[in-house]
Amino acid sequence: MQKNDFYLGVATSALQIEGSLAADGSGQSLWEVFAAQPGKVFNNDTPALACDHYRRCEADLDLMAALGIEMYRFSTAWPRIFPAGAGALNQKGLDFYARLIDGLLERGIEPMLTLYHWELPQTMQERGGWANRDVAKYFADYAGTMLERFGDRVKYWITHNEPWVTTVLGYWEGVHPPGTKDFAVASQVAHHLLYSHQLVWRIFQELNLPQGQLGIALNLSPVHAASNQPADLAAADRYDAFLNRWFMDPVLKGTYPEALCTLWREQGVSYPLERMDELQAGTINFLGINYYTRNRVQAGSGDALYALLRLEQLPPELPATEMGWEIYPDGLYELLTRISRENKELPLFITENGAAFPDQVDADGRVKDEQRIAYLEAHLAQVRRAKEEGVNVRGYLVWSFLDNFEWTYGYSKRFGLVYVDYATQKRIIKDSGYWYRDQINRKKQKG
Ligand code: IFM
Repeated sequence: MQKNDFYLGVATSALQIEGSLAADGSGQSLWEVFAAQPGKVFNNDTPALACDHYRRCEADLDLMAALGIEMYRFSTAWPRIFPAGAGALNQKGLDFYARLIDGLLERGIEPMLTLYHWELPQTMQERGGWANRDVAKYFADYAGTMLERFGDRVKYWITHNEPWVTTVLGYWEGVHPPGTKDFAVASQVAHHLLYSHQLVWRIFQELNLPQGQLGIALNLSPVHAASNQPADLAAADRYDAFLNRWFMDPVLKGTYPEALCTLWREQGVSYPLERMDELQAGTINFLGINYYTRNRVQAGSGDALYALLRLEQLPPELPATEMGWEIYPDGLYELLTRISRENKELPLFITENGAAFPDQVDADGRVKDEQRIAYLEAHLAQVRRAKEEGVNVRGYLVWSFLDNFEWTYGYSKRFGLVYVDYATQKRIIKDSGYWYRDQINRKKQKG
């Protein structure tokens, strides 16, 4: 593997692409159980087959290599490794990921392994899920197993993907499993996710893996106030604390942001406040940033969770993607420079960036996704701009390699560089895939 100081790559996650959920002794995940309930996922789609990647892994790796991909971020499904979450280890699950990792290395693609991209074993959910502090310890045991098995081959490790989403969508808005709507429980869950990250950090230190790097991938987004009025500025600060600093401050500084602590005090939530001394600063070697859009807010009464935050979210001012997410490439530059200002040396990776658009296969068999090319081009330009100004950004990974199971949206939203015909499982490289290949080739030629 050649040393590379800036990778161009792609990202996926296990449940979104693998299918074969019960194969080779795998246990169930809570998403599998949730998606099987009518009305939970658009069109009642399920991840049962997804992109059938579990069976088509070799061919998918060949496709990745054909695009020249330099780094691949994927996740390993905890229930494949420990079908019951803890206890008996499933060798066949480990073997699948061993084949995947070796296949990447053989093709000169650097693996980045995410240990948790929301695939909680159902048995762990039955024990209370992330609201149960013990689940953090079981997660650390699973993570330790993966580090021991693959630490010789995988350099880049991520504990959690978007713990904010696990917390807020799963335990406050209740639109993701387990469907809880309780701010106090959500706050406890967040603390346990962070605690589990720290447990893994400790194991990681003890293993002392040569070249190993451990990070976390956070969904981050600049928050802009609707005006310069003090009330709007304060609302933007509250939202920034809630959306960005809830998980960033603990791993970088070992504290929770003050605005969030104030909210907890107002709401009578004591659990994270009483355990703040458990947070340890500097528990990452790199920060993964998942960036899609910005947020604009104003002070107000809001509804649902925004009522707690005393603010209202404003609709996009600029054109948006099919998800309704405003296209705002400058936000990526804003985030990178902001984080770099306080953490000059910290390596940063864009661990996800991409867009859903209503792709069609033309009569000539092509997918002409000009909007996606424009989106990616504009965002990559902001990454390069930040890099040229000295920000320590080490990679940019497109979400996603393949169209895939987009959680509660099922298969209705396509983010891939590669189109998947779900009926036949045929893959078609979109124009954006060819565009990305050319970007990578040009970068390689420059050296
Ligand atoms: O598909 C998701 C991914 O699993 C996490 N980050 C955002 C993507 C698009 O919604």
